Amino acid sequence: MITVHHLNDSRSQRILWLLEELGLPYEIKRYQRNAETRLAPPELKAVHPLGKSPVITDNGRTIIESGAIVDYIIRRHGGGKLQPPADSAAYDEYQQWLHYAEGSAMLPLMLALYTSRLGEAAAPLRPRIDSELANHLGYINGSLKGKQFLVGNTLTGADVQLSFVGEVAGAFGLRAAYPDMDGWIKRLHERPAYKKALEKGGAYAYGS
Ligand SMILES: N[C@@H](CCC(=O)N[C@@H](CS)C(=O)NCC(=O)O)C(=O)O
Repeated sequence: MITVHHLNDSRSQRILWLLEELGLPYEIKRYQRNAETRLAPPELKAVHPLGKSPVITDNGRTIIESGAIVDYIIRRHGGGKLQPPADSAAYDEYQQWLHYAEGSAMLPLMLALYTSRLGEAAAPLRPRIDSELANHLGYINGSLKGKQFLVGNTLTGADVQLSFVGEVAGAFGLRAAYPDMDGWIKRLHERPAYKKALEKGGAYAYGS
């Protein structure tokens, strides 16, 4: 049985969604962010030294990093669902998105989040952050033009993994400028498995 160590308002929500899409049994262990600092509680460090979420435990193993977790769950437990065949060109594209979400696209969003707390002191950084936001959100938007999903014609783990980028962009009011990305997020949010995961996960600031 997979255990998801789930932090409220966090990237672990998409792991619950993935498990619901696959119809797999799982257990949720809940952790609450500190209301003031928004940091994870120290108990998460007992699961993994980084103390971040998501982290899953499965059969005595502990896996961190949402992209690696999405890949692990689909590869080991997915029964061929939610990923293209491993020898296809689509699989390479799928892997690219799995890495890209946290490796590249989240960086300008995190910088925007952190520098928003600095007020005017952040002014010298803002043009670069804004141009990188436009670069990445524009790339994602362009990749979704005329498409329902990122890779092929069905949902894959790539959509699950990259959805957090679109959701956080929405929290910054940046989605309307990228209609194809916006439409994609709205469609994902309509999925029964997404809604069920929201019910199970509890408070999630990025689900609209
Ligand atoms: N790149 C990592 C990021 C993990 C991460 O930073 N998670 C945040 C929640 S979205 C967290 O645990 N924050 C609480 C903290 O740093 O104390 C992943 O995708 O899993």
